[in-house]
Order: sequence, then structure tokens, then C-alpha cells
Amino acid sequence: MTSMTGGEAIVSSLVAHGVNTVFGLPGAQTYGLFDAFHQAQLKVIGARHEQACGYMAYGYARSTGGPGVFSVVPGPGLMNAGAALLTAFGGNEPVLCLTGQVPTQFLGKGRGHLHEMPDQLATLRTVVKWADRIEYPDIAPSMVSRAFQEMLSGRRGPVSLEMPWDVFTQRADVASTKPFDPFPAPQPDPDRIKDAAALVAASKTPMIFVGSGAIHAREEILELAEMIDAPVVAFRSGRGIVSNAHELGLTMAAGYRLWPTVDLMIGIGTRLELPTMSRWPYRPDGLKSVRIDIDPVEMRRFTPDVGVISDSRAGARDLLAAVRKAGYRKTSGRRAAIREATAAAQQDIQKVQPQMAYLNILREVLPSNAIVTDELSQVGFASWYGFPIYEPRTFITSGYQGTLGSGFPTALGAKVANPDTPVVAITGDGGFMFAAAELSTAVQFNIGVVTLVFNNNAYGNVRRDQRNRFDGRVVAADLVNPDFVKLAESFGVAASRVTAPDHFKPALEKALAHGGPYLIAVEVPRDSEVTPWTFIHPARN
Ligand SMILES: Cc1ncc(C[n+]2csc(CCOP(=O)(O)OP(=O)(O)O)c2C)c(N)n1
Ligand SMILES: [Mg+2]
Repeated sequence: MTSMTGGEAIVSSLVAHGVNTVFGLPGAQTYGLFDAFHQAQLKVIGARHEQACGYMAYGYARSTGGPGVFSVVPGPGLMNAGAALLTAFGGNEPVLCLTGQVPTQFLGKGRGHLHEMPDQLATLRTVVKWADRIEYPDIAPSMVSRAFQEMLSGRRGPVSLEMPWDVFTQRADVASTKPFDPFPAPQPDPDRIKDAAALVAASKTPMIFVGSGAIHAREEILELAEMIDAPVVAFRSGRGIVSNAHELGLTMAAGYRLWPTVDLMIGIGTRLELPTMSRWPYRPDGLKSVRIDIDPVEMRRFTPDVGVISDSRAGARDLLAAVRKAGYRKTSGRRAAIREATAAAQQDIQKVQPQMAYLNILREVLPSNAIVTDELSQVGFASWYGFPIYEPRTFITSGYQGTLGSGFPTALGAKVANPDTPVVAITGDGGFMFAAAELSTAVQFNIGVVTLVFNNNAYGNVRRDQRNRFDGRVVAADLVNPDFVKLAESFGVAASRVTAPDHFKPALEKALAHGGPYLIAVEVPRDSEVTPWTFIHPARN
């Protein structure tokens, strides 16, 4: 037993779980926590808005595969971080949010104490996987262990702990932290595996879909794909599990060309958004389906012919063994068809200009392990299929949340976690400005992210939709912007301007060589972009 404050008890538990970096913005309730961060010599990255704390923790988690931790004040601070928590929830990322509460004596009274909200814990529980309150210092170690267990078990996700204001500085005797083992994952049911293998054996043209839940199963998945000549398609978070440099690692644009011929889809650790939600407009006749997922609820959301509820690695491993035993007769010409689909897609997507001109240069200049974050923007959308990815965790998007404003702060968090890896944020002028104040954070902590701001002086995607669908009427979609180069320079961030793809390569090389934070403002005439949607949602324009 050691005498500790509530804040110190939380921090000693974080340290026991291997945490050495936290993102945070302090306030009255959390002074005791931040002082404990300081005393424990954690690296504390401050920010100019709570959304950035949450997104940085998300970028940290996604790029490393380990937990990202952030702290914000309760109420408004927490709500400011809400979009980032939702993003981590959608992306199944282990992000721990530490926040405060009103003092114990005011809990639940509704007196209107500083930052009070009607039922913070209830609100939190609707946007994270698990949340609880630490009411006394001595229960902090077991609560923190529980938080890590929840965040890292099964389908991963964000969690949150709140502590009343007075408890952060209240002293008690606290026992040392014992991390909890993750909850055991369900083992693949051998009968289901046999049924799945039978479907695979009967299939001539299988296609594998992967999501972030399959990242740790990449070796088994590649072996399975090679054994059955199946292309492996990822939408966003599963990209890089099978490299786009591999013949069987397909972008969605290439995958869609083969889709009409597919007779079996195998989903591993993925929601199957592309083939089963509104994106790909039809399902081939007679299509069979197999899913491997650790989350049983997924089987209810889209019920496959055979569902295996297990960790993706264990499931892929057992399926591989069962298919090997059952034997698989490859269809002659399948590899050639896959190669042709990739080549044809590669040619077809070049019409998405000027986005592809920029993306081609970006890929040519960046090393294969560089980390890129996107924004919902004309270049960001095109990057989903037009920017080849070679390693998992190197392409960080906001997933199905599509949270505008996430890209730049997410990149900052990824760079904090990977200081020696080039990190580039692809943003639009609209999305970048959500968190432009974090240029200060980049300077203060020397976070060398290269930010590309594609400036079309509009919420360009909204503008196109409005023009196409509402008789040309545009509302709240045009933007008046600062001079982005001057803006960056005024923060102390080096910057340059590019007005055509021809000038992009030297500017990018210079930015990467600079090492510190850098912004490239790419001027793109309004409405000049070819729609990127053709290859994401073939039925819309
Ligand atoms: C938090 C949030 N607010 C609003 C939107 C709706 N939205 C999607 S794309 C977009 C416009 C993006 O503009 P910009 O970042 O400039 O990219 P562009 O399309 O112009 O390249 C908006 C407002 C969103 N996705 N997320
Ligand atoms: Mg724009």
C-alpha cells in the first residue's frame, strides 16, 4: 500500500500498463491528474481544442496498434472531444479518455456546478465501448485495469473513466496495479470451419474482404488468398493487410471490376460495407458468404451462409488448415483476370483529375512505410483507391464516421507515436480549418507532419452534391479562406504554395526533407475536380 492521490493512483496504473505518452487539455477538475502526469514524467502533449486531444490519441492508437490515452475536462471539454471518441468507436481503436466530474457532494444534484452535464456517464456510454466512474483513489488501479481489459478485448474500442473533482487530489492507501488478462476470445467452432471450407472448396471465384479486425491475421490471410487465388479487397481500415504491391491485394476500384463474377465472399474482421451496404449496387446471383468475426452481433447485422465467431487470426488459421485438407482446385485464368482488373482499374481511375496527378506523385515520393491520413475531401476520397497502400496501419481514415476535421490532428498523434516515419495529412480547406489551431501544437512539440491543404475555397463535395441534386442551388458550401501559406508561417510552420501538379514533387520533397511541421497549400480551382465517387459508389455521381 502506498499513500497516493486519486490522480497519482490513475497515473501509476497507466504506467503499469506501459503508457508513456498522454494527450490532454487540463482544467480545474483535472489539475490533480495533470500534476501526477508531470510527477511521473509522462510525455504530455497539450492542444488548442479537445477534439485534437481525442484525434491525436486515435492516430497514436491506430498507427501503433496499442492504446492511446487522452484527458479533457468534463462537460464541454468532453463534448468537444466527442467526435474523436465516435471516430475511435467506429474505427475499433483502443483509446482511453480520462475526464473529471463535479465534486462528490454535488454528484447527481443538478446544481449547475462548473462543467456539469445532466448525466455524463450515461452520455459517455453511448459513444464508447465501456465507461465508469472512479469514486475513491483506492479503486483506481482495478478500474484502470478494467478499462484496459475492455479496450483491448474482443472487438476493440474506446473506453472512458471519470473521477469527481475532489478525488483527483484526495489521498488514500492504494495497492499496486495488477493488469487484467484480456477476456478470452471464442474459439472457432470446428463444424462451422468445416462448413466454411466446403463453401470455399465449391467456389471458383472467391473474393476476400478484410477490415481492421484482420490486421493481426495478415499472414494467414495472404496464405489463404494464395491457396485459392482470391483477390483481397479492403475499403479503408483493412488496407495494407495484403499490400497493393501484391497481385492479390486489390483496391476497391479493382475489386469492383471482378465483383459481378464472384461466387463466394469471405469477410474477415470487416463490416463488409462495400459489398453489403449501399456502396456496391448489386449482389451477384448465387453469391455465397462466409464471415469470420469476433463480434457475434456482426452475424446478425449481415447474416452469412456460414458465420465463424472467433478472433480473425484463429479463424483464418483454422479455415486455412481445413481448406488445405479439403483441397482446392484453382480456376485457370483467374490470376490473369485479377491482374487485368487491377491494370484496367489503374488506367480508369486516372480520369479523376487533378486528384490522381497529386496522388501519383505522393506515392512516388513517399517510402512504403509512410503514414498518410485522409479527410473527406476530393483528394482524400480518391486516395481510398488511388493511393496504393503497402503496410497495415499506414493509411488512417476516420472510417464510417467520416469525421471532417480529423485528418490533421490524427496525423499529429501518429507522428508523436512514429517520430522517425514520414507522416502526411491529406486535407481539404474545409476540413483543415476544423483544427488549424493545432499548427501551434505542431510547433510547440515539434511534430513534423507534412500537411497538404487542397484549397478549392469550398466544401467542395457538398457543393457538387447541391449543384447536381438541387437544381444548381448552393448553400453554405462556399468558403472564404485565409492565405494558408501566411497562416502557417504566422504560427512558425514552414509552408509553400503549389498551383499545378507539375510543381508538387519538388515542393513535397522539400517539405519532407525539412523534418519539422510543414504545410503545402495546393490551390485547386473551384469545381474543377472530376468526381471521385465513380469508384466508391458506382451508382452515384
Ligand atoms: C464533422 C463533419 N461535418 C460535416 C461533414 C459533411 N461534409 C462531408 S465532405 C464536406 C466538405 C469537405 O470540404 P473540404 O474539406 O474543403 O474538401 P473538398 O470536398 O472541398 O475537397 C462536408 C462539409 C462531415 N463529413 N463531417
Ligand atoms: Mg474544399
